Amino acid sequence: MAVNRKVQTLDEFTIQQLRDVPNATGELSHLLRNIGLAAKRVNTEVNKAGLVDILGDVGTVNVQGEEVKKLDVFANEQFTGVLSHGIACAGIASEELDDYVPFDDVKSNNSKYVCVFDPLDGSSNIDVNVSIGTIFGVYKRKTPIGTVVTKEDFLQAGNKQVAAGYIVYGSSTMLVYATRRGVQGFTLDPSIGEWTLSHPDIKCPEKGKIYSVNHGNFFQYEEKVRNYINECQHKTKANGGPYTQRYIGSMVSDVHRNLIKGGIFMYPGTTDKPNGKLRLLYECNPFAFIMSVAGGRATNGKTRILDIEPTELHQRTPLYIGSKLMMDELETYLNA
Ligand code: AHM
Ligand code: MG
Repeated sequence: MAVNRKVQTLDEFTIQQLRDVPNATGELSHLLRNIGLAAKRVNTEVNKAGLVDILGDVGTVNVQGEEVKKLDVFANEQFTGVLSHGIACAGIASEELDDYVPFDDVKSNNSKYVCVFDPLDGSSNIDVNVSIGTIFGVYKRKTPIGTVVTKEDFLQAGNKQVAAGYIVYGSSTMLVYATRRGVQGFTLDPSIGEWTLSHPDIKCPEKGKIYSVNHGNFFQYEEKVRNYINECQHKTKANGGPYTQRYIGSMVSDVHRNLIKGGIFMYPGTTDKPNGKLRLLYECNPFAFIMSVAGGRATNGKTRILDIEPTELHQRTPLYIGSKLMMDELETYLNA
């Protein structure tokens, strides 16, 4: 079968972009390539998830003599391993790990970037064949090149990200990443194992009809949030409605859909968890960056997500993210 040369691969695209940036070192392209590689490996395992009972239970040794690992542990090892062997990443922080990991060797210490990621988000959906994803953010380190990275390299506000992205393991597998220059979406062509540019220069529609929130928590949300949800439910044609409620429970899939179609995604604080559930570094900042480059916005209800100065690697924050005009409308309720 002839390969369709009309489509650009991830490597071709990033090399072409490099040509437009004088003095670029290619380190970021290298890092994205490594993330794409780890994601392909994770994708293969995700596709086999339904076979886990046949291939062996978690913690046992399978017929190939390999230990069967939980998928989120496997994904974490893939991203950490690939990035530590590359030449562009000086260390990582992962939702799966208590602390950040410096890659203490000469080539890593000479790298200028650090990476934060949630290796497999939406893990409660793995067993039931529902889309899950990986989320990542990339920062320029603050400590001098040539030294071992420290915690301050990871505790940076989201507006310092140089790139962020996600992979959605869905009906097809997509890698979407943003730099300040734009948001690009690549679909994995399984027949050739290449990420191919399928969604160039993604822009989030200014307005959409989808709102995404866990309604089960409704009575735990503060009144202003409940009032906005009521507004979403009562929209008529005359005032831009009716809205549709969509909530998968996999943030990557929920926000990806809303990014493409227009919509708003909310994970507010609850009486039990005033800061909500989602993590600032691994989940909210990368999506806030992507959404803002695509023309949308993200807030915790008071402050722009990207302006929050993190104090802890695993800190949580309420999140409201989506189409610009829907965010404006939400804020009239939150500021009431
Ligand atoms: P996880 O990191 O444990 O997978 O949890 C994060 C996920 C998000 O993908 C999703 O938006 C949210 O949890 C759903 O939570 P809930 O079931 O409370 O609505
Ligand atoms: Mg997560």
